[in-house]
Amino acid sequence: MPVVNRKIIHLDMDCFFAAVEMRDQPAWRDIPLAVGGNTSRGVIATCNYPARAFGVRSAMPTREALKRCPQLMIVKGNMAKYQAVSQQIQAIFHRYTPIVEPLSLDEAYLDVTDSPFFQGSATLIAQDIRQAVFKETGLTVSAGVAPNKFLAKIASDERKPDGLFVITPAQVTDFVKPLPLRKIPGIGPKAAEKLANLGLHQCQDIVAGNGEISNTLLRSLLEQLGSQAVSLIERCQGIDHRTVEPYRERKSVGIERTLANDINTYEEAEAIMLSLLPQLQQRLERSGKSHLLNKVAVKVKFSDFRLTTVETQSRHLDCCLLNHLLREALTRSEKPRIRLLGIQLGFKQECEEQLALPFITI
Ligand code: TTP
Ligand code: MG
Repeated sequence: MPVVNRKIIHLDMDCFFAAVEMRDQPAWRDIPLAVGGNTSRGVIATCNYPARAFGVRSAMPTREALKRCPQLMIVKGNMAKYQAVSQQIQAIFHRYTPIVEPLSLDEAYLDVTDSPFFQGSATLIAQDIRQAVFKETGLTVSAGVAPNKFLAKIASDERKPDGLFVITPAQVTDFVKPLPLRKIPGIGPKAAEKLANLGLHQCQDIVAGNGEISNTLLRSLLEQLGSQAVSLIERCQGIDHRTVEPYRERKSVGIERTLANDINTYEEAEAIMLSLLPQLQQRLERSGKSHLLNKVAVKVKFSDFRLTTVETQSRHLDCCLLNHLLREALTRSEKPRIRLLGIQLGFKQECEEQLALPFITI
């Protein structure tokens, strides 16, 4: 059974891509700015708040955005930079709890129910995270604190930008009653329209004061929304049992090749192993963790299916080291006939890189 009073924080960076560009180019700070394609067929990824005042929105065709705001400055954006900032904020979140579920580059749920910080005050933890993010990245993040995921997500939007909004367990019922149904994550425009056609606009239109729902309404909801009706009713009662699912950090990347025909000379094995390197390099770069590399291993499977791995601590991937490991692996068989070769790279944990959290109690 879920814990009764959980403490969930939802964090969401404010106009993320645009905010990074404004930070790095102060001249853009106060003018309407969008990140996206600036050709006639382009689409806006996001825009800053001055641009939003003109009605510019994410996913809007650039042509439409320029109609609404002719002076709109549109920049192409730099995904590598956004990914780097994303890693920075995720590392900050992990200082407070290991239970962090990233939803996208700029958004995450944290379960701080058992956090020892700030005497367990999720509000103070959220405030401290917001300050740390601003101090270390120069960017603002909005936070929502609530007893469950969907309310925390809605809460983080309530005081955007640069805001914090808290829904305590005692406030849940009153908060939910007038909540527009389209604000519930998962209720898109189509579902909202179906509900509106049934005369349903707010949570209190679905559940009565006692939190119950009539059989007739239940039947119509099931008819219109199928199984989604069940979670909708729960949300209207302020209920969401979903747990925060921490992202399991990738601890290694590797590559291996099973050979069409067994080989038996060191030279052949070396050539094959080195041919795997470019693809492995690519995987290493894509993992975004090359700075955390701390282990290199060579794996060999012999024709009798015996598997051996030779590994060593190393912060670099280089041919000499690999050759050395391969030689060592081949000494483990008297007459080596090889059917599979692989290279494995291990990473140290991101948190080993992090500083300890300044521990303050108020
Ligand atoms: P969001 O968090 O949805 O938006 P945002 O951070 O720009 O603004 P807000 O202050 O309302 O949170 O998305 C995060 C980033 O994801 C956003 O900066 C750009 C990118 N994105 C797209 O590329 N396309 C889209 O349609 C959306 C919604 C976001
Ligand atoms: Mg955001």
